[in-house]
Amino acid sequence: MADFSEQFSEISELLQRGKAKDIVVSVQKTLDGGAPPGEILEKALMAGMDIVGGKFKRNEVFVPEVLIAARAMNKATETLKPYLAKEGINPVGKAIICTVKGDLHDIGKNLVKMMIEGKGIEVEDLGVDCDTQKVVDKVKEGDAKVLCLSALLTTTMTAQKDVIDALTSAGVRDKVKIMVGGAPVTQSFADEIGADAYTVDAASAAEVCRTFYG
Ligand code: B1M
Repeated sequence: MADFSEQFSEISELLQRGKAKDIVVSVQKTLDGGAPPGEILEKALMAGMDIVGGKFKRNEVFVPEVLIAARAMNKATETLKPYLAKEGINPVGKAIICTVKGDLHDIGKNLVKMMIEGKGIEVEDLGVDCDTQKVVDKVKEGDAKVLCLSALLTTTMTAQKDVIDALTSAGVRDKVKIMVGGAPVTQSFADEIGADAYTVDAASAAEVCRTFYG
């Protein structure tokens, strides 16, 4: 089996340095060389972002550096997208996704979206810092079977509960299955707020989401 560890370290380095153009070239070259897209995602991109996250925590890098690393991550995952999304040509149904009110983190959400699309599900992306009322209005439109809520901050995970409560008050809670996730979210928090599913990562989110379409 081919060893891509050198290419993975190069991609991880480029991500940490926020080299958006170079990372796209490097990811494409590694794909063309036969590396599995899922491994590029996990062993190069997510590994690189973990290093950035650790440095951010220890105050070794600051918001601007993290932002340019995030931009490089998003560019790289766009390059991977067609390779990850092999399954499904005709959408089996629709889902809605957003990062909740007050929260600007979108990398995990974008990955979850990409993986769900890979299961042949059309995903409407309401973006980041999404107003609770906007989510309720979208659910009322009624064509989505699943609602995916991402939150990365301990201060914003409670906005997942706000959405569920607002849907209940509007009488539309049962129109959708609600999936929650994001680093601070746990199964017990999901149970406590009345979500239908919690998953730890994007791949399992896609697996579970697909089960809601029969
Ligand atoms: Co922020 N940030 N950030 N940040 N940031 C974290 C989350 C933090 C853990 C860093 C740290 O201190 N170590 C910390 C949160 C602490 C806490 O609440 N416990 C933090 C903080 C404090 C902040 C600010 C408050 C910093 C400040 O301003 N002082 C600020 C808040 C801004 C806001 O949102 N209002 C802030 C800002 C930012 C940037 C804008 C600079 C940037 C975001 C850029 C962007 O997203 N476009 C940023 C980043 C990049 C990070 C870290 C470094 C990386 C996050 C990430 O993208 N990870 C992060 C540290 C870390 O996580 N190591 C950090 C990669 C991504 C693939 O993982 O999003 O976890 P993740 O997604 C995973 C799973 O969680 C899951 O699937 C994905 C993987 O498969 N998942 C789901 C996600 N959503 C899901 C939904 C599902 C299922 C699974 O179902 C629906």
